[in-house]
Amino acid sequence: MFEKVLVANRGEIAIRVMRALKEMGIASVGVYSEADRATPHVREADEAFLLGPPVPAESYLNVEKILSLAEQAGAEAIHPGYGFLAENAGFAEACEKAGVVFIGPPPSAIEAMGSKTRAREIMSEAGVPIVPGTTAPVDSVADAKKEAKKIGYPVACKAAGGGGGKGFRVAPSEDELEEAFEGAAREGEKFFSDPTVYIERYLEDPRHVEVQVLADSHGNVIHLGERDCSIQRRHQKLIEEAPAPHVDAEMRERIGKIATDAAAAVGYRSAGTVEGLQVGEDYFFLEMNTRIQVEHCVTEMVTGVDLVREQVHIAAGEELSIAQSDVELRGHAIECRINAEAAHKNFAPAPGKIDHYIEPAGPGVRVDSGLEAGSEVTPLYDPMVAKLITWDNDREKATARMLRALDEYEIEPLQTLIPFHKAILATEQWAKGETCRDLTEDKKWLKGLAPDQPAAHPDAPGREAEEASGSDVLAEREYSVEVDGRLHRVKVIGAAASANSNPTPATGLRRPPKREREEGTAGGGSAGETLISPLQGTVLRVAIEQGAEIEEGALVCVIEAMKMENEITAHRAGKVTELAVKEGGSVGSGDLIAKIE
Ligand code: MV4
Repeated sequence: MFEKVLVANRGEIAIRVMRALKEMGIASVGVYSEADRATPHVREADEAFLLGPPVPAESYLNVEKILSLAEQAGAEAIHPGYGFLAENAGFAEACEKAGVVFIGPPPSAIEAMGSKTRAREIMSEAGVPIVPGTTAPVDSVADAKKEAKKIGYPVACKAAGGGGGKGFRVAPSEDELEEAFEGAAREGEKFFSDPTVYIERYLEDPRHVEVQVLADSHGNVIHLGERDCSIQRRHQKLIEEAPAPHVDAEMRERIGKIATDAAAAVGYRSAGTVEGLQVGEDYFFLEMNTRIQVEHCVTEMVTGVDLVREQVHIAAGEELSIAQSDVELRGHAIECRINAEAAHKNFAPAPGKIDHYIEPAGPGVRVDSGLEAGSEVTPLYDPMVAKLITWDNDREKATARMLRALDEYEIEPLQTLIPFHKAILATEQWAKGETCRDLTEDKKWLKGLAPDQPAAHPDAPGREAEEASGSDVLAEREYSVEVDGRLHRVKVIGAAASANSNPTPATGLRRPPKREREEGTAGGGSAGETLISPLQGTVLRVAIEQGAEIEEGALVCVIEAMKMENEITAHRAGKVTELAVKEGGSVGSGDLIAKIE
């Protein structure tokens, strides 16, 4: 077994891996960017090294630097976590060349699954059911029309280099095919430098069901059951659960075999996930993710298997510690991704500094987080603050437990998805195990999640929330008051105290429950007539014109940051009197986007 392993990642997954290493008696080497010097993953590591500047290309994606640090520290293996270099076949190969073990699959398996057309071809030959469509690239619109006729409309045009929904366009009929085809090709070129497109039959309201597999270098391939990840928004998973509410024992065995066949067909090794679409009794292979996934925890909760530990054992050449017949599912687990995002503002990123942070705890609760009080959610990296996972005997109880844990969670003053998760889990649709797709798109319903607080800082563009408490500003304060021996919470609305006065009520009592307090203010500090950019990035599209009258919530522009497209919407209705962004330009966090009077 290894004595020392470098963890080439940050945040919660770096900590997750380091925890497994510590339990195995393996020393961990952490790496960090200049933006992450004070983050918890650096403290969790037994030793830590600076990679470089905050931008990922110069830090967490810097292959040469990471390999030289592994050598310097004497690490025998590298765990890539997810994202960054996890599915980079070139990196896996470079590790091999440098004599460091890559804790993941062979480069050839990463590469085979990286090309979605190649993966479909291999799966088709291996007898794995794929979504009906082409396995070879479609070269032209004419070619696309010919193939789509055979497949039948609606069809999905997908970028071969894609995955997870990037470069995915739907054509309901032939009239819309050209636009969908060109759009998928353009996005494929932009994100993966590969304009290759393939076509699938577009399935209406499928469920996203994926199967966890483990494979060792001795020919053992097993599956650990499935996860349902149907609650997504623009292909970002938001809630995941295991087992899937609509998969029975017969289907589990069937899709488990599909997944192990898929893994075996590419000579897989390590932990991996076979993603597919479930439509009733049918299951179709979509793609395979050749990494440990964000949502691996729900599988750990219901199987009792530590997936990261298995990855390390496998990479060290050992056999799987369990056989297929040892895998037993117990109870139900749910994971909510706690992102710093404003659900009621089109899920716009809401980065900023966390002043106050209390995690839930108690029976059946697991929190995998990478931040703490004082930490900063930066627009440079993923906006996920933490993953909250609950387990209980059945789905209904796990849901009640999740609602309780969400209620205990205190993260301020950032806007997070906590109100969104509470609202979704309280719906009848969730209770019935429906996909809730209508809700994640329903503007009105999402708007209802907005914190209804008085205008706290009317003229504070770009100012941090913590600075925005001048004496001319209205604010709410909560106090605990005891009347005849009974505790009452009272809200006082008036002029805020000056910035340097103690904001904590001097009662010595616990803060009032979360539900009686207001949510924090939105990231970006848009207020009054100024719309401020909450993040740094490139302006992909400007949807309004100077002089136009627009509604509150109307799309203003799309800003790309970290390969994510973020829709910036109007924080109020009015006339656009100034427009400070243009397509192709760049904006910084806190920059003016527009004035809406
Ligand atoms: C599809 C689809 C319908 N038909 N492919 C791909 C990536 C993943 N994030 C969702 N993907 C989909 N691929 C075909 N041929 C519908 C989706 C889809 C989806 C599937 C299940 C549950 C929620 C979803 C939300 C958006 C898109």
